[in-house]
Amino acid sequence: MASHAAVDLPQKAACLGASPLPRPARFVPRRAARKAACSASGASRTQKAAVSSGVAAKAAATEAPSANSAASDQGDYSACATTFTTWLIKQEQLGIIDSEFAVVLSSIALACKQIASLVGRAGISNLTGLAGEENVQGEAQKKLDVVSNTVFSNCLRSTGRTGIIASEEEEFPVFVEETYSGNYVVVFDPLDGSSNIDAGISVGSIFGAYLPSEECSMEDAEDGETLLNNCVLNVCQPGNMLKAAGYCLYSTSTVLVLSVGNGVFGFTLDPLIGEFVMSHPYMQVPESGKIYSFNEGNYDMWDDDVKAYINSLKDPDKWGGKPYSSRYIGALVGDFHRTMLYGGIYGYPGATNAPNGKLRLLYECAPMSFLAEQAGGMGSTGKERVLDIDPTAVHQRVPLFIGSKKEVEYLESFTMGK
Ligand code: AFP
Repeated sequence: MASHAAVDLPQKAACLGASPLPRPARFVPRRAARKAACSASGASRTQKAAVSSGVAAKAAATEAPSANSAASDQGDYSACATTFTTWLIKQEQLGIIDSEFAVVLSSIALACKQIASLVGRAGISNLTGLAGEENVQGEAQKKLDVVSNTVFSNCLRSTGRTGIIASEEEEFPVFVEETYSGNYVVVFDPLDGSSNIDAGISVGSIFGAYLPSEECSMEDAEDGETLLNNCVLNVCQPGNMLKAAGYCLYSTSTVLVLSVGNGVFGFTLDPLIGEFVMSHPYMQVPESGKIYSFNEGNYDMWDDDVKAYINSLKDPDKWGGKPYSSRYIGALVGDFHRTMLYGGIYGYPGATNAPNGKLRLLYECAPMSFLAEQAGGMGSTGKERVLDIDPTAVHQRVPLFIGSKKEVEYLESFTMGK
C-alpha cells in the first residue's frame, strides 16, 4: 500500500474566520456515481434539510420494525451478531453509502477502538496529565488529546479515501496528499471531555463527514495558499450537507453511535472479540424527558431568557410537584448519549464572557445535531437550527440546545418568544 503523507498547511490568520472566506454558491458532489450512492446528494439544500429534519427519521421509523425484529431474532447475539462491519456492507449493498465511504467509516471505528484501549489504560501507561501545550482554542492539551488526534488522523490517512481532515487539536485543516479516490472531508474532535480523563469519567470522540465540494477542487491548487483556502472551503460546509456523523463513548462500555442519513445506530464494543456489535438499532430520542444538562455555574452570565427557562424547570408547581432533574457530566458525548436514551435537553448557552458559548460548530454541534434530528430530536442555537448555519471559521463556536423535540421547543419558547 502506498504511504499517505500529509502536508501541514501554511499558517494564515485570515482563514480562521477573522475575515470569513467567500463560500461557493453551492456544493456539488464530484461524481455522478456519488449522487446515486448517497441518499440525499441529488436533492436541493432545502430538500436535504427536510430529509435531515424529519423525512429520514420517519423513514427510519417505518423501517424500524424489521431492524428490531432482526435484533430480537439474534437472541444469543454471538450466534448471529450484526457487527459494525456487516452493517456497513449492508448499507453499501442498499446503495446508502458507497464502498469508499464504507472504508472511511471503518477507519473511524478502528480509531475509536484504539482510543478506547488507550483511555482504559491511561492510568497505568503514563497517559494521564497534561501534554504541556495549548491547542488553538487556548485549552491545555492532555497527553491523551494529542495521542488520540494522532490515532484518528493516521487511521483516516491510511484509508486513501480521505482528502481533508480537520480536528479540534489542529489549527488548520490538513490536506491528505495521497488518496486513491474518494477525497471525503472528515471533521472530528478526537477526545472530547478530556478534562475528565484523570478522574476516570466518561469521554468520547465526535466526527462528521462531508463530500468534497467541486468548486474547491484540490486539483486546482497551485500553491500553499490556494491549497489552504481550498481546504477551509471544503471543511466549512453546513451541517445539512453532512453525509455521516457520529460519536464514540468511552465509559462503562464503549459505544459507537452513528448515522449515514437513514436513522441512528449504536454499536457496543465487545472486548472479547474486538468488534462493535449492534446494540441500539434505530435509536429514537424520547419526544420529551424531564432531565436538563447545563453547567449551572454559569447561570449569572446567561441571558435573562435562558435564566427564566431554567427557573421554570425548577419550579415544582409547574410540573405537578416534581421539577426537572439536573444531570451534568461536563463531557458532551456522555451528556448527549444519556439524552438520546432517556430524553431531556443538553444546553451550553452563550454567556457574558463567551457570547457563543464553548462548543464548536463543525465537530461538536453540527454532528450531534445531525444525530439528534435523525433520531427525531432537535438541535438549536436557541435562535436557529444548528444544521442550517453556514460556518465562517473552522473552530467557530455556537450556543447549543439539543435533545428531545418538545424540550428544545420549550427552550425556544423562551429564547425566540414563540
Ligand atoms: P474538555 O474537552 O476541555 O474537557 O471540554 C469538554 C467540552 O467541550 C464538552 O464536552 C463539555 O460539554 C463542555 O466542554 C463542558 O464545559 P464546562 O466545563 O464549561 O461545563
